[in-house]
Amino acid sequence: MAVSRGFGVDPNRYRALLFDVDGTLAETEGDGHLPCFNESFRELGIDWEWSHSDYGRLLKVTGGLERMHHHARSIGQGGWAESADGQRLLAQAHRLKNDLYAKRLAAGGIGPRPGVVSLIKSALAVGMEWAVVTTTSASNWGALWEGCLSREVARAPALAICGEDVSRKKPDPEAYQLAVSRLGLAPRECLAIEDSPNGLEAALSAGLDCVVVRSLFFEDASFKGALADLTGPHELQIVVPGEFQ
Ligand code: XBP
Ligand code: MG
Repeated sequence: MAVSRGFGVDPNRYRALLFDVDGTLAETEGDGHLPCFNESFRELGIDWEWSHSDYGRLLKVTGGLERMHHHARSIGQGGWAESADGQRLLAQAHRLKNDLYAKRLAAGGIGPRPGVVSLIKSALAVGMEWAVVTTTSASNWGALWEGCLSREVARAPALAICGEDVSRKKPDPEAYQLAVSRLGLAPRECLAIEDSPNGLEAALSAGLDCVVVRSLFFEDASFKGALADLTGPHELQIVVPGEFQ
């Protein structure tokens, strides 16, 4: 469970908010990726069906394609998954999953988590930047932006680092290191907002402060090292020192 309630972000201390995508900006895993994985397995005749609890375990592996390969190994199908046919079919399933996911978002199936839009707007209003640091596929970030965020947040993020931009996904710090260097900021000037232990580890290893906003699959996870451990983005606010709230 989250251990603290409410966190004020001082814009004199941080110049940018760096948001994770899945689970942080929106509950995209349970309502998006998971049903789309299962639909792609059915359509392609792959005899797998992931339950909610299976998926909670599988989320320890970042990256949808990596997650499928991990699952294959864990059920003794690793040899098949590594074969040319297996690799082709799993890559096809991953593409199909992402297409189905994009359709679901375009149809308005998923909205931002409560507090996300007002947090971004109030950060922009005090001159902070916002950016996206995810290791999901770029198409998934694009689908979320077009399908649910762009209508409400007028300004696109200063940058969006996605899975294709890095050679190592979270918990590796590469995505955060790249974001910070492209923003031209120091790690200490950026505040990461994450929902998963892998994301927290990535941000901390890159030298950023990180606030956790717990999501569906990580309600009971341990978040040692987080600056704050919150139940959701609605508990985060921009607080200008000396200004009456
Ligand atoms: C989220 C992920 C992703 C998504 C699925 O990473 O682990 O794998 O579950 O997206 P992050 P893909 O926390 O870095 O956003 O299938 O495109 O990998
Ligand atoms: Mg996440």
